[in-house]
Amino acid sequence: MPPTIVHGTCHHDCPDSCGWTVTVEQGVAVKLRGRVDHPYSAGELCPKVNRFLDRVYSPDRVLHPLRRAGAKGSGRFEQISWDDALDEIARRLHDVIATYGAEAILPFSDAGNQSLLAMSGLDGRFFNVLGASRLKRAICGPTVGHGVRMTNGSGLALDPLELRHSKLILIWGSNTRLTNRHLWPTIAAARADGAKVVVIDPVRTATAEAADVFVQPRPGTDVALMLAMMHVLVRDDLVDRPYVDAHTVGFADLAAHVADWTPSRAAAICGVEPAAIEQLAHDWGTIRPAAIRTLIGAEHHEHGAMFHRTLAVLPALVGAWRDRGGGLARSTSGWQEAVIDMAALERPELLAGREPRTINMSRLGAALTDPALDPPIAALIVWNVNPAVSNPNAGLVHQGLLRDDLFVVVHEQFLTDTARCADIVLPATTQLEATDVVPAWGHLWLGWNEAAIAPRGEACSNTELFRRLARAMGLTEPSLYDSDEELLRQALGAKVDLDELRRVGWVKVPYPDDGRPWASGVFPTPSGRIELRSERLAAMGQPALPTYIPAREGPGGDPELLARYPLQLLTPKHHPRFLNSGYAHLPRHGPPEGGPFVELDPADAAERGLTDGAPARVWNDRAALTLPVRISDRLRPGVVAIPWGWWRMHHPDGTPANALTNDTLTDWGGGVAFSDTLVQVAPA
Ligand SMILES: Nc1nc2c(c(=O)[nH]1)N[C@H]1C(S)=C(S)[C@@H](COP(=O)(O)OP(=O)(O)OC[C@H]3O[C@@H](n4cnc5c(=O)[nH]c(N)nc54)[C@H](O)[C@@H]3O)O[C@H]1N2
Ligand SMILES: Nc1nc2c(c(=O)[nH]1)N[C@H]1C(S)=C(S)[C@@H](COP(=O)(O)OP(=O)(O)OC[C@H]3O[C@@H](n4cnc5c(=O)[nH]c(N)nc54)[C@H](O)[C@@H]3O)O[C@H]1N2
Ligand code: SF4
Ligand SMILES: [Mo]
Repeated sequence: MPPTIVHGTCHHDCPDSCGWTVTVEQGVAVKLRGRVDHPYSAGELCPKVNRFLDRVYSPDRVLHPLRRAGAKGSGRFEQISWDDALDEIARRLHDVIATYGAEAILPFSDAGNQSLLAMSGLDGRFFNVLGASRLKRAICGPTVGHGVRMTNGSGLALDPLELRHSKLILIWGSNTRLTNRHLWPTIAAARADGAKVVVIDPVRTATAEAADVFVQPRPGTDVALMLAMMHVLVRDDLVDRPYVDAHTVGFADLAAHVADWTPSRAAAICGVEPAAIEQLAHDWGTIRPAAIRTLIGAEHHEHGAMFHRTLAVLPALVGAWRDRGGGLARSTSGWQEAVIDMAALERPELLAGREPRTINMSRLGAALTDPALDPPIAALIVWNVNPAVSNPNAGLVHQGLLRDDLFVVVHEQFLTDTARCADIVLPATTQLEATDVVPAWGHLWLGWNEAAIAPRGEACSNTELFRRLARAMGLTEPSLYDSDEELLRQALGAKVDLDELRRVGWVKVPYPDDGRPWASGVFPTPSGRIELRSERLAAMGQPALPTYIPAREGPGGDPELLARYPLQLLTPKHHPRFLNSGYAHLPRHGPPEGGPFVELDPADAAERGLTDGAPARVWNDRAALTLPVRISDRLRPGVVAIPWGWWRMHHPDGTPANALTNDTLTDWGGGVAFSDTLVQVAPA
């Protein structure tokens, strides 16, 4: 049989949603490469997915259902049949429902596979029929959206490819060259055409290294920097008054509010020199088209929504939305969601009037261990996510997962730290093994993914999982058994030509032809204008005007805490071969990245007698980790960093970086303050 070529789209929780081409021989995928004619990724993949076949054919794949055969968390399992696994799950879930009611069941999932069916296929219907607790999936993105929405009335923003037309690009809290690498050529091309590129980040990242200007604020203090920029814009008459008068509300209040936000006042908070703030404000007020690029990193703060609400004010003040290549670029998910009928997939009517409680995924540890939660969470069904590594306050998550009276089912490709805590592990397919559609959040192409090979072992896709669970539970609602094809037609049929999508491999979702999403100057806020002053925020008990509020766990916060833990900890995405928590365990990914470490500025290291490579203890009230020291000049004094993504087994003391991090929710939007974490470091 000659080899066949199958086209697909990467499923990872990554803005790039690259197109790929798989060569299949005798049912085995032998080669996977970037699809050369893909309109966004143009043939390139990345250091994670270049070796995707190692993942698909890894000897460590979970290929059969497993039942726990030792103590919880011991990682000891025995292979069982699908029938036995489903019988046991159905029996346990029926018991939980009889004892506590269906709300004691918590579905727990996120974007581990962000394809439409994998992420939102049949799970919504299944849990709606049961009346299980609902999950708020807000660990990544909604805080940015809700922040921007308070200013603009919508989270819709620039197609990032429009940055090609910009002459000033502020990359604010995004590490493009690591996390969104296929956008970099667009920024580089704009730069070659004379655009000035500024990176604003507490870490001198690879992206900062490639910029014209690097601005390094203390984590969580950017709003002070933005207010000082506004001060300079007003003071030096750099505000686009005709635009502001026609399309915004609250300018007089804002101008009065920033009158005493001098650059030197802000400098004392954010640590950026007043002259650098003046320069940044002057660039912003004089260079056009001017755009901001942001993604997710800066939302992981207690005041992450205020950050993005304030950020969205900057384009308004200079009339940036007038210009092609001007404004704010963030996730494109809003443009993609406009073609997806989510209600048709999830069918909220199956709740039949019930209103089950909602649990925020960021607070999993607290929810699992709260003795007052009524009903308690007695069963947890996990897929597409690895909270033991990825959730903040991960020690509490782990403690909760190990509860004797909690029944845990995990559908996974590997025995992750979360799966190791399960009572039953079920084998999940990879993107090569299931057909699906991928809505991108970094560009405007909806991608088709054709299954290239049969499911390995006894693995099944996320939709097939819920069909099997529904059957085992004896559920009779017919829509629980819809095929993948039917589901795609229900979700996309009205607005997308599915046959074209399948034939071509992608379809571009609607976006304004002239590149300017807010060219009309009319915004979907209550006032119809950009809200520099927001009555909606006031009604929520938030400041109506952009306001700098120090995080409780930060340099301007609780002085008692700061005295004990004087260092701000960042735990960012760092390794080019990692995608979130999903690659540390693979031999061609984890070992070449070395291992976890704690990175410090030379001044902080010297003060503590820490030398490069020596073991250090990093601790706060949540956890203590021992890690080798890496001294670098990428951070400012007072800030330390531990790369995130390593599992318990990779950490010398079996404690992942997120054991240290803060699980306080963001001001609004439901996100979480990973990056407002204070620690102390000392020689171990
Ligand atoms: N300290 C710190 N913590 C963070 C972050 C940070 O920057 N620093 N980032 C946060 C962000 S932005 C995010 S999005 C989260 C990511 O959190 P994670 O949960 O770590 O996300 P992933 O590693 O992308 O995917 C989770 C799992 O999905 C599984 N999976 C993949 N495809 C499928 C499938 O088709 N079916 C099933 N059942 N499973 C599948 C993978 O094997 C993987 O183990 O982490 C958050 N946590
Ligand atoms: N290689 C690789 N690519 C990825 C991922 C991965 O794990 N590896 N994960 C994917 C996922 S799930 C996501 S959500 C995206 C995230 O994409 P990004 O948002 O670009 O990435 P992050 O690393 O989460 O955060 C970006 C930057 O925010 C900075 N930051 C933190 N706090 C502040 C602050 O207070 N102010 C400012 N100005 N900056 C701050 C961090 O130092 C970091 O450099 O990346 C995706 N792409
Ligand atoms: S992880 Fe991101 S950059 Fe890598 S192939 Fe997938 S979509 Fe592209
Ligand atoms: Mo994310």
